[in-house]
Amino acid sequence: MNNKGLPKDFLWGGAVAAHQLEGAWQVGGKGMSVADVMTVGSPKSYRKITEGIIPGEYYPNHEAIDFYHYYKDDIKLFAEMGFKCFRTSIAWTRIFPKGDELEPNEEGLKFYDDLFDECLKYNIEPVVTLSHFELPYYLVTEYGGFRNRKLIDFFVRFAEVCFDRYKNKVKYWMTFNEINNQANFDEDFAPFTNSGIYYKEGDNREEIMYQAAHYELVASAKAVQIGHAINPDFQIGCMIALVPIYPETCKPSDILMAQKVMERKYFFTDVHVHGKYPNYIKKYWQRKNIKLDITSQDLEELKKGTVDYIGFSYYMSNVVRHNQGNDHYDYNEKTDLVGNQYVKKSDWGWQIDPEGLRYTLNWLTDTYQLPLFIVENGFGAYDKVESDGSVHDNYRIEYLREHIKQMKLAIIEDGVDLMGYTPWGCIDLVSAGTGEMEKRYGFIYVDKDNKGNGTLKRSRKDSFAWYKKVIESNGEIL
Ligand code: P53
Repeated sequence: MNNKGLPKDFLWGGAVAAHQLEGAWQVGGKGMSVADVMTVGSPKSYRKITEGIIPGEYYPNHEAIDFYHYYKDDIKLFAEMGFKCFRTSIAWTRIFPKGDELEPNEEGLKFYDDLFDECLKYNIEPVVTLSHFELPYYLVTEYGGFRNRKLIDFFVRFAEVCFDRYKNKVKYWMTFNEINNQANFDEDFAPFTNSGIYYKEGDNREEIMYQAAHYELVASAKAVQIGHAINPDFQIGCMIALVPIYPETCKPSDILMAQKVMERKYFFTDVHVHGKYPNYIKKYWQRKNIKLDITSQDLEELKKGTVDYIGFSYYMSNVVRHNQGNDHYDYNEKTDLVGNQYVKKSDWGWQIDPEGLRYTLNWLTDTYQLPLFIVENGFGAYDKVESDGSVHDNYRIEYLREHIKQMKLAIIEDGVDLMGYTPWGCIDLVSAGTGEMEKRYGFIYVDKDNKGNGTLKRSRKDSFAWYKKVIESNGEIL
């Protein structure tokens, strides 16, 4: 086993999602997606989800950074940094504008042909997410989003068209981005972005969430089977938002509480990897009287469609405490989540914990024994442009450096099988959570603010040259 540096073929790169950078929301036959009806929020508040487009509201994803028209320039900059791979998503609404069509939209397919060709020209391997918070809005209004079993077929058709069309251009795939965000069903953001679900008064939110997740897990498993049949070389992964949960103290009830919260948030991974529901979640549904539409055929599909690797995002860790009276160790984020005095926070309140990444890589390996891929990691921060146009983002370099150090330890000391590392938002883009442009992650600055003003001009931040060296030295020079 390798005990010196990183593997020679390690996939260094960067990650984005179509809706957060492409813009051109009505160009090339594209339909409206869930991202197109979300306004801009702030560090403390999620974005508003409106019913259709309301005149006078600002929808930052409509133009985003207009990657749709700038992609050749942007990929050239990625190549200059030495990217080995580039993670993006295929906007579902470019391929199936409404979502329930039988035939795909050729102009949309053509766009991604050109985009992938442009990557391959520089030997940049595309890494593609099929569903990254981009559900066709028509599937929400006409079908109720993933409340509806019909969505399985719509997704599978979309996946099959993409697999078939790009079978010689794309090898690395993921099905549903951060499928487990919706475990947090008390708020409105994750159910809408994950599953196209608006909750109504009186809805049993939790039951609806598990149902939607089930349909997505079945859809994912069917897609995996189809993908492998189209090209046996495909590597098809799941994608999980990994926020490790620590106990507040070594009190046994705190330890057990942390374990139960991990189960609640990560059972999705068990289904993707093992092809079946773990007992703890079945027991939980029984106790909560949660009744789901799960057929024996579904269970067969889950078994046959297990993933090849686990893709995950890592930004932060969280801490929980067990409160008295919570006899079943049920999780309520509002009362059970506590701060961590040992780590600092970003301006958006995300707890910065590089060692947590090593912990996470080890936990995933111990639990699932599959190759891993860090497909998001990064530091959302305010940047200041100096009078000469430079951006001195040493705080971002610091964040990434500390995380890469821990990643290397996990590989070199712990023997974790890691395919690659793609920091989030390698070029500034629209924040998923808040819709802000000024929550920046990029190595490349984009001149645009939270209200939509700016020239869209691209420029290199200090982190650009730094990351270029990191890749060149395969992680030796940090
Ligand atoms: P933003 C919450 C917690 C962790 C990751 O997030 C999350 C979210 C949702 O906001 O999302 C992922 O833009 C997601 C990306 C997103 C990125 O993390 O809110 O996969 O689409 O942009 C960063 O700062």
